[in-house]
Amino acid sequence: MARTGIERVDLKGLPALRLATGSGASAVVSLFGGQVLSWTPPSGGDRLYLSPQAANDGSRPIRGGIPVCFPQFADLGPLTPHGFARTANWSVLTERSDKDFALITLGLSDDESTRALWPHGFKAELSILIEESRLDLEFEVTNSGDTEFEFTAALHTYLAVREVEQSRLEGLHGYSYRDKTDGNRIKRDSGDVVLIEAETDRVYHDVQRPLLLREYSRSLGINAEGFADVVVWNPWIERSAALADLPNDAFRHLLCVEAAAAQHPLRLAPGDSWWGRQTLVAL
Ligand code: TA6
Repeated sequence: MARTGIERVDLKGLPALRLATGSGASAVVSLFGGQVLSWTPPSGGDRLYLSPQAANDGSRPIRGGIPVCFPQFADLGPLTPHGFARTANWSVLTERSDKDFALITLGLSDDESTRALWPHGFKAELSILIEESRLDLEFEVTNSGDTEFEFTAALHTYLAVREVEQSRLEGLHGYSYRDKTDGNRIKRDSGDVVLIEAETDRVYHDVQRPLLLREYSRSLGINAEGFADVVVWNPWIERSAALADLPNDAFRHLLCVEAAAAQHPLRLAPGDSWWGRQTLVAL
């Protein structure tokens, strides 16, 4: 039987932590990127997609799991897309577990290499909790410098789906979104559900409702606090084929539903903090 609690593991060369609870939930978190790579609730079946072709040598972002995009979401600024947090080495700040839960907090703060890219003092913390059928990620940023800064961010969650064409994402009806596949036009979602039938790359604005991802025989509740926006991304056939770290048919098995602060950059005065959370519940 797998061990419960928190243990150090080596994931094809990447230092990682494995979290496991007495009820049978588990997660694997890479310190490179501060990235959850796997989450299996007690009912079984990994709910996160991790590419079998993901880089694991620390040279490139890991394709899959939950990359942390900070201090820039996508190409919304001068930094390399999605910022540097997903290619930084995070440290373990705290770890706690009991038979029902496992919780770790990872930390990242400015150093010479981050200040060369982004000249600000910051402390970021990512708390990852597994409990029963729930995965909770809380991301907190503090301005530890002496000047104000702005940032955008996201938890770029790659959800595993059995067949994306058969999956239905509920809860986005009526919200406006920026459609990156159509010249960044602003549109309004008029469907009852979001169906993936083509390349999809949308930033939904100011989403106030929990979402539900339905598949044949299982569902996933998705909730966020603090993050105003929801990004829905599926690369579909051509982009899957074009991305070297994704198998050609990967588009069929993944759907990114991301908690993001993208439309309006967040602004922090010296000493101030912001936090945002994404919660997934396996149903
Ligand atoms: O969050 C959606 C997105 O910004 C897309 O535009 C897409 O390119 C994706 O992220 C993946 O980005 P990456 O830099 O990891 O290839």
